[in-house]
Amino acid sequence: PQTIYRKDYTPPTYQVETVELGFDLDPDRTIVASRLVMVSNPESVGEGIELHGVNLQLVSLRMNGRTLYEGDYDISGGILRIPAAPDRVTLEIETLTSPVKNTTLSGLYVSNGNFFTQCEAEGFRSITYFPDRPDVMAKFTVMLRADKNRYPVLLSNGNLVEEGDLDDGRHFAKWEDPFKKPSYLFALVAAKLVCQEENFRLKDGRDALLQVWVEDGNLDKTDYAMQSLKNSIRWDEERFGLELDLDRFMIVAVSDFNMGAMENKGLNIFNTKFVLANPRVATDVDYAGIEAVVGHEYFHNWTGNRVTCRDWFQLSLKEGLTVFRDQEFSADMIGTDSGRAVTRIEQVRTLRQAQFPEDAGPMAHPVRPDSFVEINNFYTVTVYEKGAEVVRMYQTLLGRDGFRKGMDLYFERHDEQAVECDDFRAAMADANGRDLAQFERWYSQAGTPVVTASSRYDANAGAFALTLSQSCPATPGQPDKLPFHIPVAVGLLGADGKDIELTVDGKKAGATAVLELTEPSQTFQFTGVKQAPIPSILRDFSAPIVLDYPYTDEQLLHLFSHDSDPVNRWEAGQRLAMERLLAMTAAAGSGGQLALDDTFIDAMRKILVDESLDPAFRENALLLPSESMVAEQMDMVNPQAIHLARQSMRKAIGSTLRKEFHAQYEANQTPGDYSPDAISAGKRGLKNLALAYLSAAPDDAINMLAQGQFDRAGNMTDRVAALVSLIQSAAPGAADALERFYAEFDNEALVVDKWFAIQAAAPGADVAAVRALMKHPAFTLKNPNRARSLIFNFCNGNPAQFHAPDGSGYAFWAEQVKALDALNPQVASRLARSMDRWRRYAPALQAQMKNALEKVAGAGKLSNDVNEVVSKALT
Ligand code: DPP
Ligand code: ZN
Repeated sequence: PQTIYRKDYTPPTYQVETVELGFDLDPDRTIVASRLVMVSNPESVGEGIELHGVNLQLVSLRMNGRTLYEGDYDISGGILRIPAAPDRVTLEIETLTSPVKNTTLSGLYVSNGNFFTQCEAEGFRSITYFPDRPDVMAKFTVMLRADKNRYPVLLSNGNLVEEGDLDDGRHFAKWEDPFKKPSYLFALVAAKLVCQEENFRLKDGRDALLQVWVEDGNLDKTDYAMQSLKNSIRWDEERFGLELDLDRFMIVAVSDFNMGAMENKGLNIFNTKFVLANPRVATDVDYAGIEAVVGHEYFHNWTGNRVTCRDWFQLSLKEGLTVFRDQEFSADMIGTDSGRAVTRIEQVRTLRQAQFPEDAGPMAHPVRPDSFVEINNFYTVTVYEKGAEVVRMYQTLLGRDGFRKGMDLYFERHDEQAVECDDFRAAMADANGRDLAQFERWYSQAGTPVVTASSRYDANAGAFALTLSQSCPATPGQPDKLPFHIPVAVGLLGADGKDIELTVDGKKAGATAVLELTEPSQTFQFTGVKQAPIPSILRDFSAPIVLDYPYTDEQLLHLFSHDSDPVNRWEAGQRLAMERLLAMTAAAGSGGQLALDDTFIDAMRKILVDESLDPAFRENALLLPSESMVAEQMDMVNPQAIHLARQSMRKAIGSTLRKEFHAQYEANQTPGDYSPDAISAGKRGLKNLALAYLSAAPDDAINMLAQGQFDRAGNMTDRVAALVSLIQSAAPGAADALERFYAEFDNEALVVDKWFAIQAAAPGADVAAVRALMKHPAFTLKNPNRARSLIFNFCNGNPAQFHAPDGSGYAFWAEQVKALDALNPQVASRLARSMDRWRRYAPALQAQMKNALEKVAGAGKLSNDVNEVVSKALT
């Protein structure tokens, strides 16, 4: 496999002005006719026409009306080259493909008998020959022809300009996209579907037709997606002055899909998981996911589609920015400060849980990578979530208005262009008259920076000095790092728990100062500080870093009780919990006593019963760091000891605070009709967390409480929470509940996914149990959601079992990676990442993990996707 480097970028030799595509759709044999008007690119240094194409059968090729024969062109390495071509040409290409045989779910494929496409990043080249790179932007016209009975709905990008009947029971539809776009934004759907639709008045007075397309039988699950779409359109108008530029905007749900969703121009294609919801089948988390993903894809219409990426190394230009936009959207939809803070806490948790490990592992890469073998491997938490943190830092440094000015300038300069991350940074800098040269390192250097803080208080002078020093660990290919430009938001708390009004380096700064750390080490002087303060550093998680400050337990308890910044208040609790989890893990590993101190339990109690705090905040504050987060803190990971430690901590808290949890369980019921709003969801979250803690130290009464909730729940959130509690505590009714749950929902694929997922993560689920579940008639490797629900949830979500000392989990992993790779390399490659951190495990486990990696690496016929992941892991 070949490595592709960012530094090797060259402009395309030809641009495409217009594309006319004709599809004669047939599952076995689809004919694609393409007519391209191409002009040579004055900025190009190369010559000749280059078109990408894979797994295509070329039927005919004509240039300016003349048929080309072998010799006039050549095909090798996935590229069709026409060495001698005039400056302006019309190419007519006919190709054949077999969508039904396409199990990769990239390109044109069949799902449940319907046709769908997925073209990002490089799927278009398996549909027809084309310069399949994002810096080639063209106007598309698409003619679809298919059997009218089997495929009554024919959709593509833009506007429907013509439709009608053909002979032999076929019909056609012609679509025209008024905007230039790169091929990765092309889409078609030919299917038997139904839709919910609505006319929606845009800010400029135009009406747009909004549609949500689903399979028959799912129309009762489209309301929330439609509502989220309308909210997204409104929000982008108001927050960024960006309007929908089409007369029609469609969302189509498909059950076989590799990603969450795809932002094809005017025709977003979604994983059913992020469209379908009603209270009976979807949880609060599902609802929040739908709102976020509908927003995300809609926001791409400007950040991604109108302004796109020059090359795939710039992926974070659109993804980091669009994740930031969907995060802000979700926060604004809640509307309250405390609600915003909870969304922020959840973002920080994701980052630590998934991105920090990536940054510290063999696949570490900068937000703007320098090289890749397979671009599909770089749709990562680093490009997305760390990328969003980088965008957020502009807003922290420039303020909300300054950020908006930067966005306005970005669109003014680059509308309908394919640009680089540097162009976005330049717009932010120029619109605000700021020098953001050093800020570039957030794009070019991988790894999570560590900021070490120390402080000195001088009582006589009333001066508090805070010294911040930064470093960044080596990552593959980057042994040494230069200092980053890091915004560090800081507040100082007095003994009364209140914020001290700050004067930093002589300037008044209110309750929170944003310090800009640009040197390896800097000292910031706070003056007028009349008492020794407790610093609250990195408020609102102002930068994606690890903060190292020698907090005492007392200081953390003070922050946990009083910090006015909810994120740092939560953070103090996480630090207290983590210290104890690590100590208990060490004890568990050496057969020692697993004791938990009353001070900590008392601090948890205080938060739990504090009615002045939102239930959602209390839920988050009481949620312990996950087993994999604990693992990340250890040099030599012992998964079983971590599991034991965390379980006994949960048990100690659950039994000591039994009375309080009971009271909260009762106080946070949400009677009446289900509503997914943040307040109600927060109550359910706290109530179900109470149930989970109670179930950690179960007895008959608690089992009955869970059983009662399972039997009587009026919504899926409560249903699933009760089921998980029954299983986690191995309650007598657990097996029966599982059976009933399946019988009730066997027609709801997304609920069946939950049913598999819950069992995969159960404490008692070993490899044998997972293998038995794979034999269940509802299981299939071919559907990514289903494969993820069982196999990924076991390998990534059940560490104590996956890392069984006999190595059975690793052998299972190797088998599944290989089996999936034969079907769908993108999904296989995600599973391959489960071994990323193998070097940190205890020696006996490490040897077996290496062995499993080598087995996969040595298997013949490996995809580039999996090959890149396992060979980097072994390097
Ligand atoms: N569909 C993926 C996303 O929206 C890739 N663009 O992030
Ligand atoms: Zn995206």
